[in-house]
Amino acid sequence: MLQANKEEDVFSFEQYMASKAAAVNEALDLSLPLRYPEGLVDSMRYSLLAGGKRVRPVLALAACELMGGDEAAAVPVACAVEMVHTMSLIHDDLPCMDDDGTRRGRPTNHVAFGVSTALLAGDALLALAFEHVARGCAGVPAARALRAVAELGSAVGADGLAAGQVVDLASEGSPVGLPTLEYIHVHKTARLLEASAVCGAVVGGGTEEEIETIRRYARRIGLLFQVIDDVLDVTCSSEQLGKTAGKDLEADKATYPKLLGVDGARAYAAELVAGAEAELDRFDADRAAPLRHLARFIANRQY
Ligand code: GRG
Repeated sequence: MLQANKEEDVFSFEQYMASKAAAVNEALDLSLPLRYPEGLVDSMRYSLLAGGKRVRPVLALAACELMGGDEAAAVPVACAVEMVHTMSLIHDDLPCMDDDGTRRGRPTNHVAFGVSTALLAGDALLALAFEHVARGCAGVPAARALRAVAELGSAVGADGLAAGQVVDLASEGSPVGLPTLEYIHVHKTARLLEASAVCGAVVGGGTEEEIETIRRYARRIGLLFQVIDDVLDVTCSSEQLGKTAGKDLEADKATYPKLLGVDGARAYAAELVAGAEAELDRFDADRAAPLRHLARFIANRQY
């Protein structure tokens, strides 16, 4: 159901995002009760429940609802994509990767719990994500749940996040052109956003054509997300971002602002958001409003 501001009869994205994020936070909390061994589970909960914008789960819920599915059908995949995302943040911050000390406005997982526990917390969150979809999709036809599992697996592994990260690490210190930069970001960032929307559309019962339309929409906003992330890294403070700002510049990393300039990166972002919105034109305008506003939110975000 779309949440509309009744008085003005205008869709309120802020209200929509807040209510969906709250539903996801509650489901995530329930998905991982504190238990033995507390050191591990506490560390998983520390990062999973640390806030964050919850863009990926909201994408899953919105795509499911656009297909006519109930929110409840998509909650397990929504939680799963956030578990995978949290795993990737924990691993990305490790000393053997980006070696970062702050995430979501607090000390990174390995700073708080130690490197071994952080590594295992990430691994356990990844496993929990798949377990959660397999166990939680009661009421969703098994074929749809299986398809969501396959979609998520392909977005995370050697054709997804892991691939993007390895090419990113291998590119450090050498000149990187736009095709390699695009490869890194499509795999490190866009694939998971794409999988979030596609999994939502799949459990929501979308047709093949609808699912592929959502994939094209999400691929664009996935890349858009990273273009904006690169811009924010050079234009915002660490306090505003809740993580260390200016790291890309300091590490002399290839970024969109570096290759295109800040204005060029913003122009590319505008192109991506227009393309993403155009994909939604085939759907009923009211039902597509959340995904349309989500694309604009990503384009205009300041943190
Ligand atoms: C272990 C299989 C396996 C893969 C992990 C570490 C890694 C490989 C990949 C790194 C992926 C990564 C961290 C990409 C950056 C994506 C990104 C822009 C994150 C910031 O997302 P936001 O802004 O963060 O949504 P919040 O905190 O709001 O959730």
